[in-house]
Amino acid sequence: MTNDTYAHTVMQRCDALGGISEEPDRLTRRFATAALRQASAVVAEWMRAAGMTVRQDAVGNLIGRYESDRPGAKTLLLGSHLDSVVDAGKYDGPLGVLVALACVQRLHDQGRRLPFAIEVFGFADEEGVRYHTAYLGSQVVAGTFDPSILELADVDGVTVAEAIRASGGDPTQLAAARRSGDDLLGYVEVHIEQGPVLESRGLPVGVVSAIAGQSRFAIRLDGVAGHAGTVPMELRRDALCAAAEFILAAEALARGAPGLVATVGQIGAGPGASNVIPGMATLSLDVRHQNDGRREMAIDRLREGARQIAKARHVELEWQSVQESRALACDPRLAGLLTQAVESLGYPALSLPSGAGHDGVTLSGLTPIAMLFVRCKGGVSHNPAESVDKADVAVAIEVLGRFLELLAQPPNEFDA
Ligand code: HGY
Ligand code: MN
Ligand code: MN
Repeated sequence: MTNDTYAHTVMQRCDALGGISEEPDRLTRRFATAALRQASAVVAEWMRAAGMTVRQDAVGNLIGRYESDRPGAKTLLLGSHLDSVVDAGKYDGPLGVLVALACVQRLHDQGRRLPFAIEVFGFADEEGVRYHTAYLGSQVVAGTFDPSILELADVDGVTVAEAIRASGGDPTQLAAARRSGDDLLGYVEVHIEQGPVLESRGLPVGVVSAIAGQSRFAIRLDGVAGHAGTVPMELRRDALCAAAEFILAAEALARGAPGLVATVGQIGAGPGASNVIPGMATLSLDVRHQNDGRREMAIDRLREGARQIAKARHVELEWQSVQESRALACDPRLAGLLTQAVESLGYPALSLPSGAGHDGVTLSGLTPIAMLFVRCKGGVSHNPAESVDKADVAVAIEVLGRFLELLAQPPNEFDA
């Protein structure tokens, strides 16, 4: 089959997975939901058709394995995530799983085995939408999963442990599901860029240099609910106004600091009646920077700013860290082989940082990691308008395929 055929199959499969959602009119596929289980079952069939053995681990990660022809061979991890954000696009995650699968399919179609095994992962929780703690799936693989997270409850009061069990997993076996790194060559993920750089440079793919560090917080402001008609403005302790002032302060700080991004993606207010002054407000905060020191300084300023606002408005502030991941440089050797593969196709190999987080951040404690970005239209992502060109997907399949060949070439650690 030609590369275009494999790319066509990837696009068709992204469409198919894009239709597997928790919601009827938009794509939402959160961790440990029936929709994620259904999507994993569909991908599992595609993996089997590519000559892979398939299993699901205790947290729900899907793992397809394509054996080597060498006894005791090392293993290369590929893949991405199958969970999504709310009202998601259909390429963030699945594209990486399906491009990896296309490369295995091509080996299988050619009846070929490499001097290393390949495992393609469909991680169960990269986005962290359901419990606001991203990377639950890859943390189990890396052995960094914090068991206290099992007690976290979602908006419906379902704990992580209950969700894992209801989804066919086993919360008591998460530590046992840790993968040893002894036999690993690395983890390489193909992902849409989720930004405008490749498109602005007219390039189909790029090699990721580093992944930004990110911090997520849950913030709560408690003032006093009151009658919207009778409490004078100067006597109010309006929690939602305090939240609004903080949101604009966070935006102003990030606008003034190069490389810093700060986002409040979720906000809630109570008791939630139009004629009641909100006595309570909750908000999320997501802060990122390629430089950890700058990110940490910004967080200190944001927290102090929140304290000042709360004090001036006589509301109580609760500031809770939910998730923290340090900035990560990709492995130079694996990134170098991706660069070679891109250049062997006649493209300049642009090296660019990732503002988005990825499972490789977690896996970097287990094995070296690298990423290949694919151009996406307008850089749009976390949005149903997310889209990629089939031609760029074909390039990504070809690059990853050449990467595998380069990794397999002697001299390397496979040769006795
Ligand atoms: O939020 C992120 O950076 C990623 O999409 N989970
Ligand atoms: Mn992603
Ligand atoms: Mn995402």
